[in-house]
Amino acid sequence: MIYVTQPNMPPLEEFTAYLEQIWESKWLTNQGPFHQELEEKLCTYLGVDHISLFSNGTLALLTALQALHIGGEVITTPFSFVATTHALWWNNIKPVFVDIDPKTFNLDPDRIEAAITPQTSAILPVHVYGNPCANDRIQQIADTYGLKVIYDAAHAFGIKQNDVSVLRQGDLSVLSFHSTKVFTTIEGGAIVSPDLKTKVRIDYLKNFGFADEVTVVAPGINAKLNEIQSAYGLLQLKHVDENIRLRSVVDRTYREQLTGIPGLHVMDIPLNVDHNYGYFPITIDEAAYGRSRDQVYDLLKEQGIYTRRYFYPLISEFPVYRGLPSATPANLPVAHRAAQSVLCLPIYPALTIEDVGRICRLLKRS
Ligand code: T4K
Repeated sequence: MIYVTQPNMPPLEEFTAYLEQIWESKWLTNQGPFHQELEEKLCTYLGVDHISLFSNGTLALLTALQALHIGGEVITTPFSFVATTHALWWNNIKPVFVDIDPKTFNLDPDRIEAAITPQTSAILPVHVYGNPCANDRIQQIADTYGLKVIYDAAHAFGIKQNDVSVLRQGDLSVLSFHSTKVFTTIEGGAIVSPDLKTKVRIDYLKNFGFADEVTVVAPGINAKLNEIQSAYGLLQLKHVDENIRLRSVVDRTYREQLTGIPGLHVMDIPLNVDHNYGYFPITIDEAAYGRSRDQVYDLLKEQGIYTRRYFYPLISEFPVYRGLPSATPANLPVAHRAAQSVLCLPIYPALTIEDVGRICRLLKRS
């Protein structure tokens, strides 16, 4: 069986060494020593100033919106994992869907202004598959209209553009460390803040709003990452560069072998971007390829190769969001085309070049 992704399991004995320390100290959660160490090491690794760990990316998104007092309407993309929009819903915010760019599948900056109303308070773009959003344009619009920008950077671990982390863009960036991600704490996530004041507030919010033993400054939530998962993160961090290198070999092999197939398009990696190779999306043009994307999905599945149609269905198609005025297919033609044609092929550190070759042969033949 070949899955779309598989976490790289670090050597068990290395994890045992961390567990022994936790057993000894009996410190299991609530910003313990491994939690603090992981925050520091992630800041250094990612090239950011302040990071707050979370128990998952969804709670980090919910909290980022709380931290900046976002309300009313928020402009976002329908082409993402459903958690992006759910975070708005849980904050009683109305999502306003805007179509995506046909090249990057990220929020199309040319369409944002038309969706702004007096109720708009923020923009929530997603760096889909780790490809950076058009930050300069988005920030310019946000500055003009006095809006906040919160990036859903769930896929953007370690991504740099012109040698600078994309996590420094906007007002806040939110990461996911789920086990399907390039860097994982099993379940987990983080918010990257630009200054200490914001990080401190976010740290209160993820701990019920406690500022000290007797002071609650806000109706916070419990979204803390525990010591065992923090230790797992420290261990993952030691191996992450090698894991990204192994992923890059898989990426290169696909690109070499999948060129020149009519109707099969490999998504480009933008120039000047240090990538993490978290996903390998292709698109299938049924007329030119001779099979639909779903037929290719089924064909590979029959061979024990489990690809994923990230992101199908579009978030705007789920019953809870379908009734929104911005969710109409006529408003989102590019996103609809993308959701119908995209297929994410398996990519992970332990995927062998032989298996990549087999997948490519099946795609050439099908
Ligand atoms: N924003 C964006 C843009 C996101 O993509 C996500 C999460 C979030 C926000 C929310 O962050 P978190 O709250 O999750 O931290 C997965 C993940 O559950 C989800 O985290 C991720 N995005 C999304 C894109 O993918 P599924 O339903 O596709 O996962 P699942 O369980 O089908 O796993 C996919 C494959 O991975 C499996 O076929 C086998 C392999 N796998 C999976 C797990 C869980 C393993 O080998 N080991 C494992 O432990 O959602």
